[in-house]
Order: sequence, then structure tokens, then C-alpha cells
Amino acid sequence: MDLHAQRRRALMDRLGATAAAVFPAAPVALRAIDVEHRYHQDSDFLYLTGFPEPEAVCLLLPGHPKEEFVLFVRPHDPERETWTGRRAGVDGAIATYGAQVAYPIDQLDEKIGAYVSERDRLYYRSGRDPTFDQRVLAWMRQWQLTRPRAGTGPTAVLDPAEFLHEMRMVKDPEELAHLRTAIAITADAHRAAMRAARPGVHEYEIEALVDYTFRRMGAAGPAYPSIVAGGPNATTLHYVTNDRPLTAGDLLLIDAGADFAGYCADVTRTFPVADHFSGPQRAIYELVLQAQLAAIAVIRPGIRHEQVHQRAVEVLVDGLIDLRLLSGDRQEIISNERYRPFYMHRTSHWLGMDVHDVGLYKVAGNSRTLEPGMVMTVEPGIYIAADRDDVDPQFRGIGVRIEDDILVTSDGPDVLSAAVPKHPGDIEAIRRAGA
Ligand SMILES: [Mn+2]
Repeated sequence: MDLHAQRRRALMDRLGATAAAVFPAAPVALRAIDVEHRYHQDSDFLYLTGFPEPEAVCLLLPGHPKEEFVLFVRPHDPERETWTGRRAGVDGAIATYGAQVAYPIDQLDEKIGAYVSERDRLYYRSGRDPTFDQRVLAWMRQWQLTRPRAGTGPTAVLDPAEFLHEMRMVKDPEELAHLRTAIAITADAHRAAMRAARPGVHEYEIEALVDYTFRRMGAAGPAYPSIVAGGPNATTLHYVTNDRPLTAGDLLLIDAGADFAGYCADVTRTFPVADHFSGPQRAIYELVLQAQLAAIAVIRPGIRHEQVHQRAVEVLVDGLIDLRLLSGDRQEIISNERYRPFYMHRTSHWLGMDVHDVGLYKVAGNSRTLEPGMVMTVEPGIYIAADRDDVDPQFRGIGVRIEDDILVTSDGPDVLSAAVPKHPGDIEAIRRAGA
């Protein structure tokens, strides 16, 4: 059984034999009236089917004697395929993707009624595609009408996330292999950027080098718009304008990750455009690094996700007190979140097919317990905007974030992005070698 079949089996066992589940492919996104964005498949759909095309629907019918896995796909159309490329077609949906039965997508409304009217509940995640939501509502109205005489038909639409997204949180071997590749490509791109940055080069030139490296090595492209933020731009968390020339006194913050085979890397490094850090830059940098290393060090199965953030905050607050950027009692600063003018985001998110991957951070009111196979980022930072006149002038305009991708293993944290230098000596070495 291939991995997609194993995943469908595991999901169907959880859904139970009286349920049906519907997963549509992602709709095509338009950039202009007749220009499409590069297609990005829906992660849930891709996880369960491996099917890369738009205009497709996966129907799961747990316990059905012959047709547990039904695909609706675009049929062959030689005229259309001349323009947009080969389609798997109904035959390929069965032969290549393992559907037990497949239909042209335009038969969906006609066929789904009979399949699902024998089930008592329908799993479907609404809110992602309003057009498809309307379709599901129309089916439900139809089943409401036929239910009194048929005696069967779904009475509830439920979110499959509680089962499916729990599965996606713990990565299987194929997923880990794709993630490792995405992260290895990303590491190459960050190292290339560290060698290439110098005064006079624009942020967009570094962005182009990063994105070029992703594509050259077989990634689909950046998993999110690459942030290449020189100097004070690094204090804007989601800076993507990337149009400023770098100057010798800048730090350069790059937050960029490749998308490979549907899996996302998410890595941030900050380094000097000169071949060494200035004193104040190095003080802030070493504090963020210390916080990041301490936060990574607590990762192991059984700890709560929240503890990673707490550890980072403790180290950052101690350091901000030492640097006289904050004053007062550590506990008081933490409970009142007085560090937030310097550190305003969370330390960690799940990582996988989505950059901010699916899965609960809290279960029954408590922060989630880590398990082997989960993948998460650790990304503390300090951001001091250039116009912060309440702050010692030597620190103004400094923004630092350091982000790695961590696999939780029974032996502790496995830093998947360790190939990108982050210790000041290693960064200064690669800077000097590249110049
Ligand atoms: Mn991140």
C-alpha cells in the first residue's frame, strides 16, 4: 500500500463506516482576468491523494465494499490539453492515483447523491472555497428532502480537521524526506545570500538569488514571499517590499523557505552587510541566539509547546535587563508582557505542507504536548524601530530574528536547518569568504 493509501486508510478508520468525506482540490487563483497564478494544490487534498490537478474532488466512503476512494477529475480533452498540458483523466485517476472508481468532474452533482445519501454524516471543511461551500449546502438541502422517505442521508456536516490535521501533525517518512529536501535547498539559498550581500546591492537582488536558488535546485519556489530586510527594514516583521540598497552598517534579515513537493521550509538568518557585527548589533544578536538555543534545548517529547516560547522569553527578558533596555523584575516584566515592544510575536509554529501548518496548539485548555515526528519552528527575535526615541540610540534600527526548523525526536531536538550558519564566528567566516 502506498503512503497516500495508508493515509486514506488511517483517516477512514477514524471517520467510521457510517460517514462520508469530501475533499475538493484547491480552486485556481487568478492574478488578472485571464492570467492564473501558478497552481498550488490544497494541502489536505494533496496529502490524501497525491493528485496535482485543479477541478478535482476526492470522496471517501469508509467501509464501502468496492468504492471507498472515488475521484472526480478533469476528463481528457485534446483541445484543452494542447493549451494547458496533459491531464491524468479518468483512466489516470484509477491507474496512477489508485481511485477505485473515477468520474469526470462535471458528473459530481449527479453521482454524489447516491453515494452520500446512504451515510449519516458528511465530513467537509467549509470556509475555504465559497463556491464549493454553496454546492455542499445544496446537496445537504437535497438530502433533507429525500431523507424522510429514504430513511438515510447525512444530518450533519463535520470538520475533518480533528482527525486529518492530527494525522498531518506527525510526519511520516516520506513527508520528512520532502521536508529535509526543502530545508536543504533553503540552506543553500541562505548560504548563497550570505556570500553575496554587500553594500550597494539591493534587497531585491538578494531576493532574486534566494528564489533562483530554490528553483535551480528543484523547489516549486518560495513557500511564502521572501523577506529580505536590510537595516531598519528588519524591524518590520513582514517586510516584503525588498527595494532598498544595502549599506555597510546594516544588518540584513532574510526570512525565506523553499516549497519542495508540497512541503515548506521556514528559515531566518540575520547577518552584517559589513564583514563583522558592530558592538550593539552583536549584543542584540547574541541575545537572540542565546534565547533561540535555550528554547531549542527544551524540545523533547512530553514537554508542552508553550514551554518553548516561555524559555525564549525568559532569556530575552534577562538579556534586555542586562542591556538596560528594560528595567525591573523579571517575573513582573514577563507577566505584564512588558517585553512586547521588543518581541511582539510567538516563538514557534508547526511546519509541514503549510508554512503555518495545521494542528492544535491547545488541547482541552492546555498547551499541546510534543510528540516524536512533529516539526516546528523556533524563531525568537528583537526588533527596535529606528524611531524608538525611548531606547538607547545605539540600538535603534536593529532587527534580529533567528529561525530554525526542528523535528521532535525521542532523543530530543533535531535541527533540520543546522546547515545555515548562525554563530557569529561562522557567519563572519562565510561573509569574509564570499567577499
Ligand atoms: Mn516562521
